[in-house]
Amino acid sequence: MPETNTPLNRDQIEAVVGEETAPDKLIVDDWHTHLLGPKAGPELSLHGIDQMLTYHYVRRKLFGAGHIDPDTFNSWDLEKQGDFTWQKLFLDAPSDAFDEGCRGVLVALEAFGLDPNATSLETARQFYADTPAEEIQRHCMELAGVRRIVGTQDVFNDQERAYYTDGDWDANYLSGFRLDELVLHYPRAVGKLNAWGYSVGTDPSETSTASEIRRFLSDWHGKLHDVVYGACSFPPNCQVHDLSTQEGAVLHHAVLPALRELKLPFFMMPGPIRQLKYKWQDAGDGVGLCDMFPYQQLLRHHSGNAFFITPLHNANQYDASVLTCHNDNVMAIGHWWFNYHPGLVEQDLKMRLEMTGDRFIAFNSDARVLENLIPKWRRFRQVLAKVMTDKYQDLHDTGRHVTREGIAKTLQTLFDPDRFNHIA
Ligand code: RAT
Ligand code: ZN
Repeated sequence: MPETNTPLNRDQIEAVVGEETAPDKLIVDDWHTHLLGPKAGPELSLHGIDQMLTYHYVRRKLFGAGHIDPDTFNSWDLEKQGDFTWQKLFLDAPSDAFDEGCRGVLVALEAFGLDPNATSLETARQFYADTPAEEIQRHCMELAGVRRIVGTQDVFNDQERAYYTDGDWDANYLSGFRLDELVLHYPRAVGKLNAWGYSVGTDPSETSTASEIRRFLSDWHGKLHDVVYGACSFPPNCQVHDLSTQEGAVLHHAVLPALRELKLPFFMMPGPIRQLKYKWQDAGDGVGLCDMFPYQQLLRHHSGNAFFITPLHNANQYDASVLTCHNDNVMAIGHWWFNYHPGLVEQDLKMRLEMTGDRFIAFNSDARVLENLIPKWRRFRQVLAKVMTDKYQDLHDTGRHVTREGIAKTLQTLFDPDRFNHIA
């Protein structure tokens, strides 16, 4: 067995990187998903062939091609939706499954030994009926190389709140405390906050209101399981730094001080334009380019807070990396949704390495259905292996020693979120 710190030859690098990026070697935490474990029950913990086929990446293709009117589709039960989607997008095959949404379904089917060319969903449904959800979950996490999963905990969501307080929680799930409703829809949130015993007014900059919002955040931090950050997505033109806006005021007076006190980072997702096609539901959101100035200001004004940033628009990836060069309280993270395409991911991964070294979290899946973990992480690992091989060969050419130990350490670092000294 060769020493792990023996310098590698140039032509050994590809194989070593391939081994070190494999899911049985590089086991990671998935830092942003919409998943809940099987203990949450089938309504909240999504898995199975019909959930995969109705994932919004796939529905977007179905509606976009004009195969069905969304109202009609939405009125059907899940199995009917699954059958229709399989028929239109996979059997009639008007276009091949080059898109990551449809391709992801095929990859997951194949991973479970199911036939990606099946003429009906009968066998797949039987497989799911016979296989316990825990077993599906174990397999998905193992194939993806994922140890722990961070979810999206929106306590304003009436379908989910009860589970967060009283539900039986799966140990390998952590909470991402989602704050869109509080930050972006504060006037709407006021009613619920008051009904829950927090005496807030409509002006979040008012001292007693801000303190009540902070009390709400701290109480829910106590109720939710293992909160690892507070999170919010922002529409493209959001002035997060501007205290005269409602969003800016909620952030400045309540959210950021509370997160700082709780020693939690703030996870920012600039870019989505919600409900461009409202009948398409979550498949109908769009994306817009953001001005990064407000984010730059926010980081500077809250230098004691730690931030993650993951812009949705691909052209904002560069700006996000530049932000991390000048501010030690922010890291870029992941690729999601419209920004999760192998070509874009490859380009961004290179750019991040070249500009920031290792100051970013390389990937998170944004999975909504357990099986999404398999295609998304598998795809990312392919890109990672390719880019890291290239980078290490390039480094080798400078005369610098490249070792297996060094490669493994860097890869671990790229998935380690605990690199902020601000929240120590
Ligand atoms: O990819 C998605 O699931 C989107 O619909 C959004 O929910 C997004 O991931 C988000 O977290 O805002
Ligand atoms: Zn998400």
